[in-house]
Formats: sequence, C-alpha cells, structure tokens
Amino acid sequence: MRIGLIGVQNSGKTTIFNALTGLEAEVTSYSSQKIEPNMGVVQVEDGRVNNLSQMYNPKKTIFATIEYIDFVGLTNNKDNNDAFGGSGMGLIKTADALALVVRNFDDPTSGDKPEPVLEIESIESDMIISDLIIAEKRLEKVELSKKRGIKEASLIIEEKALYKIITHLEDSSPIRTLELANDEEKAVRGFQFITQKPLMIILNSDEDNFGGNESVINELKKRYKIIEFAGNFEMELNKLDQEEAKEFMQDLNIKESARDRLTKFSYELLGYCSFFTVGEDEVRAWTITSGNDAVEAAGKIHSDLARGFIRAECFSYGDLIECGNEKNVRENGLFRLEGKKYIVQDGDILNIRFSV
Ligand SMILES: Nc1nc2c(ncn2[C@@H]2O[C@H](COP(=O)(O)OP(=O)(O)O)[C@@H](O)[C@H]2O)c(=O)[nH]1
Ligand SMILES: [Mg+2]
Repeated sequence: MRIGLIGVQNSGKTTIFNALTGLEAEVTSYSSQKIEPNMGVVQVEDGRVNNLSQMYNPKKTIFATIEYIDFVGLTNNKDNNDAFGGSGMGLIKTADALALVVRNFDDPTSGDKPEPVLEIESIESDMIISDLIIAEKRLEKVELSKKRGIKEASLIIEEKALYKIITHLEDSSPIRTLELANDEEKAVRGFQFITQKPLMIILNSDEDNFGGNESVINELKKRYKIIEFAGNFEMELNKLDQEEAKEFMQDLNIKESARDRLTKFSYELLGYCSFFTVGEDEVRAWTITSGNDAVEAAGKIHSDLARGFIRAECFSYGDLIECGNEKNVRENGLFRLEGKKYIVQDGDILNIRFSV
C-alpha cells in the first residue's frame, strides 16, 4: 500500500513523514534544488504474524508494508493555476490513498494562526479544479470524435461518465462521493482523477493543543475521515527508548505510535484486511480488500496461482490459536477446502492448490 502525504508548505508533512517512518528527512521547506519527494517503507506491525512465526519457525517472516511518500508542498505551485497538474504530481496519482496534512499550530515562519478548515477547503477546491481541467479536455476530444462519426459504445459510456463527473465537480464535490456504474468507472479509470482517491485528513496539532480540538474535529468528521497527530512531538519520540517514549505518550494520552494509528486508520479507510501464508520457508502477511474472493487473494501471491486456481486450503488464525496447532485444527474439523467464490476473511491462513 502506498500513501501520499500532501498539504501546503509548513503543514508538517515532513515532520509527520519522519514520525511515521523513523527516518530523519530534512524538516522545513524543500530547498529549491530538491524536487524529489521523500520515500520510506514501514512494516505493518501485526502480533498475529509474530505468533505464527513462533509456531512455524520459518526461515523468513515477511510483514505487510506501507510506503509513505512525502510530496513537495502544494504552495510551491502558487503561480500555476493547476496546483495538481504540475510536474512531480504524477507520483501522487500512484498512491492508493492520500493523507492531507493540515497545520494546527502557529506557522513558525509567519506566526499565522492555524485555519485547518479553510486550508482543507482551499486544497480540496484546487483538487476539484485540477480534475475539472482533465475531464473537460477529455470531453472535448470525445465530442470531436463523435462529430467525426465515431459512435463506439465505449465512447458513449465515457461521455456519459464525463458529463456526470463534470456536473459533480462543478457542484464543488469530489469524485469519490459520486456513484458511477461499473462500466463508467472503468471508462475513466485511466485519468486517475485526484478527487477520486480515498482521502484522510491528518490534523497536525501542537503538543500544547493536542487532544483539545474536539469541536473542529467533529465539524470535519461530517465530511472527512480525520485523525489527529502531534507531529513534532511524535517525531521526537523516535529519538527516545521505548520506555521513555511510552511515558511521554501517556502525558498526551496517546495510546499507540503514530505509525500504528495511521496503519489502522488506512486499513479502515481502504477497507483492507490481511490473510497469511505459513510454512517452514516463510510466514507472510498479505493485504487484500475486504470482500475479495479466494482467486483474487491467490492473485496477490502470484498471477499463476489465480490462473490455475483449484482450491484454497484454509483455516483461521483464531482457530489455530485456540487449538494450539495445525493438527488439532484438522482434528476439530476446522480445516476447510474452499472454492473460487469463497470470500477471504481477515486472519485466514491459506494454501492455494493450483495447476498451470
Ligand atoms: N509547533 C509545531 N510545529 C510543527 C509541528 N509539525 C511541524 N512543525 C514545524 O513546522 C515547520 C515545517 O515543518 P515541515 O515538516 O518541514 O513541513 P512541510 O513543509 O509540510 O514538510 C517546521 O519548523 C516544523 O518544526 C507540530 O506538530 N507542532
Ligand atoms: Mg517538507
């Protein structure tokens, strides 16, 4: 999973990136020479994987990972009408979800008070304009083709989808809140509209006001998925040993690390869950979308497994822990053979039988 941290300059993107990844990227605005974003990969902590690893004692234990990308501040494109059309923004479109970092502390350079709601509205409006530009340009092309006599069904579907999208955007609404039919969604997928991406808001609060922002959070919750961080504070925690960090976290009533909180939040936002593969060679966690069937899960491991899928041998992590070992799982009749249409559940342990 890849998550793009976006936001205006000085909202604390790099600070949050460091808090999440444990890296030490340079905080403060990008120097003018530096246009590449920071990237970091973090492991998804999952106690179930640790337990499976102890049971099977494999050569390798592989956790799921999340890749964070810390993008250039959006105000860097101020003289550009299309804040999301500039170079470097292409990478944003490869993200599975966007995390919009919003400043909730006095700007260290200008001293400006935070205006989180205005900041979000302004960025959302930039995103909407960017998508509108793309959709309108494409619609012009579609209509030109129609005038030239091209009447393919796919073109008509695309036209319909673009009309819907443009109307929705003109109403100041992001595409993620628009219902498109499957074929319409497919017809416009290639444009990678930015307002179609799942979005979460990270309210980046100062340690002095962290936990005291219910009213603004409740207001924003009506429209957004929002989580509060004390970015700077949580970045500094990385420099402490675990015990010390825990004490500091208790002071602010923070129950889990920024990384663990955002991981859970992202899985929820994207509707992701995990299944496992186990054996002497490898214990491994895999990420799928809730509702994926056994063939889709097999395809995560390798396309051959999806193509030649026969059956999935399956038992649940919960049953394994309860029974103590795989043998008892079988003896208790909890070991199953599932077909193609089986909907994989969070915590399933799978072994795919296949032939190609
Ligand atoms: N008080 C306070 N300052 C912060 C916080 N997060 C970031 N900053 C400060 O804001 C400035 C910009 O931070 P940076 O992470 O570089 O922002 P970016 O431009 O969005 O990447 C730096 O001076 C940070 O120390 C925070 O949670 N509280
Ligand atoms: Mg930065």
